Amino acid sequence: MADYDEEARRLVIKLVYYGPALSGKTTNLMQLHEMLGTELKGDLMTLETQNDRTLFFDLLPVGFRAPSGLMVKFRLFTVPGQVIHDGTRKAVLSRADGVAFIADSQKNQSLNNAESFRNLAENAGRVGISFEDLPLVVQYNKRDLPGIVEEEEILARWSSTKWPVIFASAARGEGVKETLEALLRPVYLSLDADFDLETEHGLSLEGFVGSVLKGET
Ligand SMILES: Nc1nc2c(ncn2[C@@H]2O[C@H](COP(=O)(O)OP(=O)(O)OP(=O)(O)O)[C@@H](O)[C@H]2O)c(=O)[nH]1
Ligand SMILES: [Mg+2]
Repeated sequence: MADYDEEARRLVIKLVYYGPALSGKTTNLMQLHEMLGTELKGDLMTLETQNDRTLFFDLLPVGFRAPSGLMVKFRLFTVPGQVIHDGTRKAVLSRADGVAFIADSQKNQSLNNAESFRNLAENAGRVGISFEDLPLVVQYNKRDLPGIVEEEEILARWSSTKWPVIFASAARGEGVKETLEALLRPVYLSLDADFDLETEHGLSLEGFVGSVLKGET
């Protein structure tokens, strides 16, 4: 649930990049740090890594001011994918306003993807998030590698769900902004319902998405 401080005229939105170990969650945030030209953009904080493995989490803060003057701040987090760090994953997921699930497209990672997605649903329940209502997008990363599951098969697998599926090569910066955009849309809709972004703050869906995804100038 976003943190709305009426006095400070500030809305803080938490987005979480979730998924199995080494699927490319940190890489997504590193690319966004390079690509985004959002009005406010902080440093990418990468905490406690060991051989590329996130031990705690990464955090990228971005933000912009709405026409009403409301400061809209985002905190983009990654969870550590390794199975042992479940306590940290749960803590990072707590109060999330939206989740980008980063799956690894390689065939031999299918089981890890499935287990991590189950873990996401389970942890959402544990921290009091209604998984049904949670804005969620699924990214299939590492499309540049050989031995990947075909697009048609992936789309068929997710077709019965309401979640958008985005294909990406995060290491090349492909599909990274598209994934964030696909997540920002349902996030806006749920926040607008709670905080009247459009009527109270002059902030439309396109204004919201465009202000975050503005290119580097
Ligand atoms: N070939 C290829 N490699 C990628 C891609 N995205 C990420 N990688 C590589 O995969 C490895 C793991 O990426 P990370 O972003 O650290 O993965 P993570 O999901 O944060 O991993 P944990 O922190 O352990 O959960 C790194 O060596 C990346 O360079 C991609 O699109 N293609
Ligand atoms: Mg990581």
